[in-house]
Amino acid sequence: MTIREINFDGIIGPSHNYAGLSLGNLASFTNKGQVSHPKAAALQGLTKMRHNLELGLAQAFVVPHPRPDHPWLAELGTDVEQVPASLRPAAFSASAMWAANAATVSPAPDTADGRCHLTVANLRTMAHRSHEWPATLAQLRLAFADERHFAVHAPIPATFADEGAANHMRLGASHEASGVEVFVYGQRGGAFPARQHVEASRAIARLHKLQPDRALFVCQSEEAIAAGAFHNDVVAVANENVLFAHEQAFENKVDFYTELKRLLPEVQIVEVPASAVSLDEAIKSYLFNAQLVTLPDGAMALILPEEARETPSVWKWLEDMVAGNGPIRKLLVVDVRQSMANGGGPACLRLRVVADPATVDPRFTADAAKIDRIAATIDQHWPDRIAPEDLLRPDLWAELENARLALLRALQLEELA
Ligand code: SUG
Repeated sequence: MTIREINFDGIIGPSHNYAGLSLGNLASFTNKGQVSHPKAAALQGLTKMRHNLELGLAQAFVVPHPRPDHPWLAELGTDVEQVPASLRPAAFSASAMWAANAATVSPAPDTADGRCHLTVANLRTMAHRSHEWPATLAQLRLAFADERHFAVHAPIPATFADEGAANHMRLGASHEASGVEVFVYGQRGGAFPARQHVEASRAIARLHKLQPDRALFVCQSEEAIAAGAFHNDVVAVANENVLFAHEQAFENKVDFYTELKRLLPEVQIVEVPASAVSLDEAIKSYLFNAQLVTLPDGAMALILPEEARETPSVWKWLEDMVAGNGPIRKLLVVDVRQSMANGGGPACLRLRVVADPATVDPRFTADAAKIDRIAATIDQHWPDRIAPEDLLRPDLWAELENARLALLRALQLEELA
């Protein structure tokens, strides 16, 4: 049994487009109506996966959802031909690419039954994301079918909004039961919605059978949400004993840090002060939406988007940090600009699961050869560009469906068709 971190990246779907659907997500708003480049987007995602594999990290993936979403349109009393303009982009959204929102994951050492638990997110706050869960559930039930090791839960009732791992951090040594799970919820966000309800987080902690005294429920700061941090992972990220966060990420950071240090005395908190990097710069550059990973040689690295390197205050702060004596020793940069333009950085694109890769359905795990195969399918079938008016074209609908089927065939995942 080799338990390790496996990152499941969302393969970026052929319908990737910029529809400005996410209130409170500034990139989505700013790029509304732009022409998207689905093929380039998906290839950028694959290059990130290759990059991480080459670092010696375990890599897996989840596949795009069927778009347009016919069953969802039928539930709304319409279909792809008649659908009103107000709903059309939501039926085509490729937003399932952001796998950090697929589910909340508790590793086996934290749970009473010693299994890794996953609860699929209901994503009910945004219409275009609220219909992701059935395809996510089907896929996770397949990938984690081995019930000796995994328990996959359906979403909690949509009464309480839940956005998955983007609002959850697990601190502590990977293999030990002494970990702490931090659930970050929102209460107020100024003009923007808080997307995570505390009752959703509490329900997940109960479903995952966590030790009640090792789960913390922490409120995201109103100013962070109001500045565009629609998920906690836009202003904070954790790995093992390290929490890397913006000074203004949490509503009451003094109490949170005190409690965290009591539960996990070895915790190292790396805080970026607002005087060095403002919330606005943090959100534009996505420096916290990095993958904070432990490399095979034991060093910790941040896998950052290009936009972080291009923001002088951010890059200077990061370079000073690695030159110092802190726990984060390396900065690595990836280009995921197509996803970034919709508010999804390197960390949004992946769902982190700590498990033995041998217990996961091998059709979802990646090696270099499989990534080449996926890239060839994308190169052949993904559209080069989508402008908003293209969503009206029946020939594009057929192209999107055929593209996804070609990928499922290449991966022997036709049962998800
Ligand atoms: O939910 N963007 C996504 C970005 C999700 C990022 N995920 C994490 N932070 N983990 C969202 O806001 C934009 C789609 C559009 O406007 O077409 C969108 O859904």
